[in-house]
Amino acid sequence: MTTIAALATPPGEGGIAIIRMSGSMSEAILAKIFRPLSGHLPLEDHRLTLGMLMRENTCVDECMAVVMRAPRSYTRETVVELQVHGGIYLARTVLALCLENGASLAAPGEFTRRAFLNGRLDLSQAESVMALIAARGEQARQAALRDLEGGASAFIQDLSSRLYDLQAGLAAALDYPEEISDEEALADLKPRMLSLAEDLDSACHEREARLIREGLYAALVGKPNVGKSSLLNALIGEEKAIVTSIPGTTRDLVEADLHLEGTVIHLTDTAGQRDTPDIVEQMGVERARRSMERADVILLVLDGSGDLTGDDRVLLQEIRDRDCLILLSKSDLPEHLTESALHELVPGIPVLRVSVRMPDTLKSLKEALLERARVTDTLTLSQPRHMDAARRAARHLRQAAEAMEISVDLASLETDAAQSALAEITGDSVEEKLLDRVFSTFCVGK
Ligand SMILES: Nc1nc2c(ncn2[C@@H]2O[C@H](COP(=O)(O)OP(=O)(O)OP(=O)(O)O)[C@@H](O)[C@H]2O)c(=O)[nH]1
Ligand SMILES: [Mg+2]
Repeated sequence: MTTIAALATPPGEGGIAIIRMSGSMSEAILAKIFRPLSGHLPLEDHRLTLGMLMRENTCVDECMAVVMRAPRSYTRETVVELQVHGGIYLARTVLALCLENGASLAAPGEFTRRAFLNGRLDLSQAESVMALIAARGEQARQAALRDLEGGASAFIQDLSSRLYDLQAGLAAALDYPEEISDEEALADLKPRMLSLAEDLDSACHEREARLIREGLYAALVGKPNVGKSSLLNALIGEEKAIVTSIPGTTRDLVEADLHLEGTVIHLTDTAGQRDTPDIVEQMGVERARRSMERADVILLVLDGSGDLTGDDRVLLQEIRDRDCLILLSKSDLPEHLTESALHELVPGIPVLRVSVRMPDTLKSLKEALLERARVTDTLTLSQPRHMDAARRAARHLRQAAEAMEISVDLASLETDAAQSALAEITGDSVEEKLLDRVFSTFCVGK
């Protein structure tokens, strides 16, 4: 194995930058480039030591260095970390110094890949490291940490061991046909296959997992001048979108994130929808429609101080079958459009009266958004790759159950395929190509 090096902190200016090496040569490289102030080399294990980074006889930077000798490190190889001053040029220079002395530049996720290959983490735990780094809210952090602590792995291992028992039953039926009849095997094994498939399917909650990972997408839509942009600004507490009394003010999509109690809500303010000869506005309306299609929840804004118009009615028809909230805006002004009129028109769709002039009215809107964004159950599986493999395993198990009616041999091929699909999750048996795919999504230096 080569010794790899990378910048472990984001490129940019900061207090410190950390350059990390892993591999059998990392300590020898350290000895060539680092002079501890104490003068003592080798460094004490796992102890941060102050010294100078040297290129031949020139000092490059003052630095803190630590060596974590194999196997007591993240990768289980000897790891060296150098904490240098956090300048872009400086960090690049120190990384180059490591490379000049024999290290190779690490690929994205290569440190974690080594941790996986050396048995420190299984594949689902390795992926959760990146999920933890990518977490944008409390829900995502908790789900990733649960997997890092082996949540998904424990579930899969349990199912895999039940599947091994089942496979042993199939092998016995195949090897001792005179002792175990096909009918007996069918009666015993088929329900177990179906119950395993059921457990796998019910561990996959795609929508909830996506909500946890990405947050909720909410689009503010409505005809021009109803107060969509004003609502976006009031919700995020910032004058992000332009507001005027001229209908057709917003043209492009204006996106902003709202963090509510550990959840992330991606709000999109859109162009007011109407027929218009203005080519720029038409393009805005087209974007608004696409944003509406993609959203998890549509916030249809209707001007509560005005009458319902044809444009409003068209939109009301379109959102009927979607997850939607109707916002009756400008509730500080005398009411024209009532909640009860809307309940009659589109029964079942919640209606909230809001005004940006009365911030208290936004509380119920935030609560309604939070209700949709929050995932109350603890998810057994939260990564798309894991859910995909679990669903494949479930499919093979259902096919195995069907095959039991025809041939035990055929059923055992299906249970083998189910076992391989489960092994992909923990990485017990994976192809290099799959590892490349998994780790390519990582950042360099992790
Ligand atoms: N009284 C009152 N006026 C409001 C309220 N919200 C918005 N307005 C006014 O309504 C007008 C239009 O507001 P915008 O937020 O630009 O409306 P919009 O729906 O984004 O309009 P377009 O971008 O043209 O589609 C502005 O003059 C706002 O000041 C409200 O709660 N109360
Ligand atoms: Mg607007």
